[in-house]
Amino acid sequence: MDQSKIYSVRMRASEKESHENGGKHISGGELLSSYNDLPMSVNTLLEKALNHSRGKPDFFQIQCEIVNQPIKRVNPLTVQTNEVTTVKEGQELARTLLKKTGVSEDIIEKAYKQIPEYAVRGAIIIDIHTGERIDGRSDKGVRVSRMDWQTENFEKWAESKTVPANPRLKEALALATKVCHHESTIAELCWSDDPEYITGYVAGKHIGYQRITQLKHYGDERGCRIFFVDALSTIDTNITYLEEQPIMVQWEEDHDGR
Ligand code: PML
Ligand code: MG
Repeated sequence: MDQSKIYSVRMRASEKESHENGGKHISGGELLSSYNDLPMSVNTLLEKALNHSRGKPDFFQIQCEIVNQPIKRVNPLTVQTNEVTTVKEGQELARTLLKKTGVSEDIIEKAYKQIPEYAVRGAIIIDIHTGERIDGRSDKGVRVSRMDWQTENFEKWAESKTVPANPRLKEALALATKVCHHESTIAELCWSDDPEYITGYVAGKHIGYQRITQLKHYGDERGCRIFFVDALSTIDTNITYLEEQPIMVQWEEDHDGR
């Protein structure tokens, strides 16, 4: 990619009204693009907006903006897929993995109790000491932006790890890699709001990206994305990092964790 001019390309799509006017969130997307690739990049996000199992959008927006900060290259988190046979088993495993990252049992339970209240389209941030939500972004949540993974490098990585080279995994792993790269992130817990996609994950610096094949039932449109963090005092700089620091995931075989 030509490093001289890089654009952040973002899409959001909703039903009935725009998000800010109370419309139902359909989908969102993020990528980093060279100037020459902009037509292709915009089209990738256009296709995503128009074809989603949450519905057809009545409103969508694709925004391109030049990125002026240098792009940081980061190796992807290591990946493991945990096959489970029920949602209950999947959710128990998610709690066990969160405990492994250092979040206490009480805080995990407190976070889980709050999940039904969160009708947010972005992520929420929880302080691991109090279990309180600290992002202050109400129903918008935090939108992690300005990250990508070049398809060619992702496909090489996927082949070497014998995992499916699907764009959803690419996007989710790029996001989790960016989130976990920040010093105050302890863990991420996520499952999709796509009713046809039930695999989710728990991610952390030491456990890597742990996919869990069932974290919700088919047909359920409720998604979840929680970042557990250990630094209430630096929450503003953490949110700025999540929204603004450009990160390109790049797999370097020589620096691979396994
Ligand atoms: C999403 O689609 O919003 C999140 C997908 C999470 C799981 C991706 C995977 O590892 O298969
Ligand atoms: Mg989605």
